[in-house]
Amino acid sequence: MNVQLKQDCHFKNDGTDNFGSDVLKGLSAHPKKLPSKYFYDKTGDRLFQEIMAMPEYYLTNCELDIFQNKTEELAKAISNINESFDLIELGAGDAMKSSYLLKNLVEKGTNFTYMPIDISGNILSVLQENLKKKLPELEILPLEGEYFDMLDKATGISKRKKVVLFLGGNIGNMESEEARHFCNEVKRKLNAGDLFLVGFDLKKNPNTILAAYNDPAGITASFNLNLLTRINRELNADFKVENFQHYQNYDPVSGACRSFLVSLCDQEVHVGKHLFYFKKDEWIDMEISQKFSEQDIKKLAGDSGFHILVEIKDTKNWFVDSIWMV
Ligand code: AVI
Repeated sequence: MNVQLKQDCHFKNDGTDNFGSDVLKGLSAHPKKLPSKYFYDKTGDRLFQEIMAMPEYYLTNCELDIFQNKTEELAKAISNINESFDLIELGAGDAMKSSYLLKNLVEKGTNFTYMPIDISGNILSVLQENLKKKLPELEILPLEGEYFDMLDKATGISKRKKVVLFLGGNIGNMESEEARHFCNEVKRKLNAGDLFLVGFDLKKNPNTILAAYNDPAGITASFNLNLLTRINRELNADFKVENFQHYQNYDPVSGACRSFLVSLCDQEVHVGKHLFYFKKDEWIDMEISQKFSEQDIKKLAGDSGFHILVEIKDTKNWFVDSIWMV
């Protein structure tokens, strides 16, 4: 697997997937819904890579700006020269952003172990090899598996302070209840004084947000439609992809940026032995990319048992890495 392609989307495959039953359940719901975590097959990985390279898609560059240019602030917030700790990254991928922080900590002689968690052992071996070359003094302990199982493993390995990273704005791809549950689960694995650093895409000019998800080249549309192709291939289905149209919308009040696929005609679709009817203009709810205000972040932190320690924003103030303490 190409490690580059994994950057920023690795949380999707958390090892608890049940593609067939999730698709059947989603298509039986009203309105119909498909889980966006299944966007990332080989083609989906490539399309997401193309999305990140689009001039309209600002998220990746904003968080990279924080890790490249506010490295010292990040390092100060998470570490203390007298205290050793474990730095755990959920869905580390190629650690493109976090490697700036790792370099800073290693150069200062900080006593820490980097524990990247990923579902793909292949990704982790390539990452370990690359980091060994770039930062030979870095202590690295890769953990292959599902996030919460691996967090349990990490807490079993050492009783040191834990700092958990969850980057990329991936928290936005969860519905609000799911996000609360996720943060709560992280909190349950941690102890008083441990830290959780979460990347949030902030509410901003609605046109800027909509443009990032409604590109004129249609890459985001292909990214959504590719899930139908994947269902055809893997679940013996017969979606006619040309009979569906991508629709994106952003609600500045709630901060929900949602994508849909709209049926262009009355049609029937088989998924294995199951038959689904689509009326003309009926939509499938595909993905949420939630945008947050500072209040929203404070509420999520509080509701899941954390308090905010420091917030570090990019130069445009479009994205924040919010550092929470148990
Ligand atoms: C992976 N995730 C943070 C992306 C986002 O911005 O919600 C996925 C994406 N969907 C369409 N464009 C990008």
